[in-house]
Amino acid sequence: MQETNKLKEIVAQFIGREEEIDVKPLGKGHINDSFKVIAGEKEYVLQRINHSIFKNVPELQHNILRVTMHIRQKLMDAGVEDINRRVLTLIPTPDGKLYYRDENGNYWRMMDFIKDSKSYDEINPELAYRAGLAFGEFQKMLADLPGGPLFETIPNFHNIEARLETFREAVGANKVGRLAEVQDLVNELEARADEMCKAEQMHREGKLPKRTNHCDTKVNNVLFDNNDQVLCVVDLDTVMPGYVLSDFGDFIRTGANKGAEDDKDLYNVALDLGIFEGYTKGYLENAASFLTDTEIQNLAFGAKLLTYMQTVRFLTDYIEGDTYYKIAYGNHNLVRSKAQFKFLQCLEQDFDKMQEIVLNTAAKYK
Ligand code: GN1
Ligand code: MG
Repeated sequence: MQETNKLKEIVAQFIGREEEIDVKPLGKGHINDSFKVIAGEKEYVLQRINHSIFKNVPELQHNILRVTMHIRQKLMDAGVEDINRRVLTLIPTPDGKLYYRDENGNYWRMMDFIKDSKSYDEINPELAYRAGLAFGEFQKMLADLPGGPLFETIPNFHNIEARLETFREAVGANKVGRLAEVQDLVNELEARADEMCKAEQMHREGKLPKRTNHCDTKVNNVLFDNNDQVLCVVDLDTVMPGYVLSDFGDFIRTGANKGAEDDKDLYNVALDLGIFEGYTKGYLENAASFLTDTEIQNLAFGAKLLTYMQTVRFLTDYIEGDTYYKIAYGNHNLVRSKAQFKFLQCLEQDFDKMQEIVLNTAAKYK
């Protein structure tokens, strides 16, 4: 009760004191806390931003404003209808701030809730195709974002060299004594480290560009309407410069896995090539026109890289004593690491097939 009243107080900082406000938890994010707010006829999303992870909240919110305004303008220019369901709308405070800082130092933000929308954790090839179109379109719309590159809300976020450095420090420190239990997995990851640093290497050699990426293309970050048409892409905290293979890869990691990200039963974890193909088709239909050959040739590698990176990140957190991701039980990060590693093995096994699908599809749109 106490907690609910506090949340209502926060909501009032954005929209004033409404007669009837209802606030309840929303979604499955691993980082921020999200709530759905109903105030009379209006629905909102209220979020407490994890500012130990997103250290510069004003810049974070400024990024989101730039991205959403730019997309809104593109949609208006194209004569798209129902724009308020096609792009997120931030709700400022009465004095024009895009966040509110409470007396405990917590940062909060509000945005419109997109009416009659849903997200999926499990999809089929047709929905994957539509999601692929959506992320391709998203990158395309942001290709001419004015005002220079976006602020890096988390420095080196998808940089595997930096992730490996942190991982090795965690292994070296073995702070909570969990290393012995995970040594085999550590060895498996080390055996693949050189291969995985290939993207950073190509970037240094000027072969792989950075573009404005979403950087959290999880399957459940796409909203669909009641007819299963894509409304919009959400969770814009990490939109920043990155490699397109990384956005492609993170969708495959989450959308084309027949099991859950944290499946305890590794038999469930398997690659669905139909979903891979559907997504590839949708994505390339919108993106092939602006991608370089090198980018296309490395999309399937992106699936391996992002799954590897997620294994490294979950395992680092487990070794460090669970300081980053929210966990639901004691060895949750270990369970996540094992499930992700199993998925990586599935991707390795079917790599040639994935590569063939990408190249054949790209040939149709080039
Ligand atoms: C986090 O909070 P959520 O679920 O949107 C993480 C992603 C990971 C993902 C793993 C800022 O995203 O990078 O891929 O968990 N976001 C951050 O499921 O670290
Ligand atoms: Mg996120």
